[in-house]
Amino acid sequence: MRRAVCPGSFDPPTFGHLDIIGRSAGLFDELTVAVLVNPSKDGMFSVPERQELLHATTSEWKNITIDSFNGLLVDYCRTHSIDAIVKGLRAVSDFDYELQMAQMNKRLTGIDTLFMPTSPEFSFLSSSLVKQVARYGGDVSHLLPDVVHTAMQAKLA
Ligand code: COD
Repeated sequence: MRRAVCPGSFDPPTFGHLDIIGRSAGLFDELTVAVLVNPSKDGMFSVPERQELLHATTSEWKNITIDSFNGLLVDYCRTHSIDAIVKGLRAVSDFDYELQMAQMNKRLTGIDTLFMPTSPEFSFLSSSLVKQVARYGGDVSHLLPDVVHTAMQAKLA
């Protein structure tokens, strides 16, 4: 049984996240999508709200579990017998940051990180940019699942 985790802030989940999650679910027996708080980012949604949105948008994949965690990712992986971390890459700038974390995580516990390149149609997409555009009244409906877009509109109302 091969288990992997897709960790992230998911504030909120976008079609870019779901692309990586869906493709990862096809590669592993079990996939956990774990909401971790990134202290360097401002939150729009609470962690339980992000989990709820992930439940709603990943129900088509039967081998996915949604969870949250506050602490070191490697500790979460060890506790849950997870074999690999999957991260999405959009650009070289992602790689610089992600490589450093992957090497630190490898050094800490020996766990490997797999990088999955974004599908080209989502390479510009990030939760932060979507929130920024939406806050200024821009249309982001085509970048998010309906349930996420509705929840975001409610937050901004
Ligand atoms: N296309 C492809 N991939 C994408 C896209 C897109 N359009 N958008 C996002 N992604 C990928 C990201 O590259 C990332 O892999 C994942 O989806 C989640 O993205 P975000 O933005 O929701 O989440 P981040 O980058 O803020 O998450 C960072 C973590 C919370 C995972 C990280 O800080 C962490 O592991 N924290 C736990 C504490 C810890 O262990 N720290 C030590 C690290 S060495």
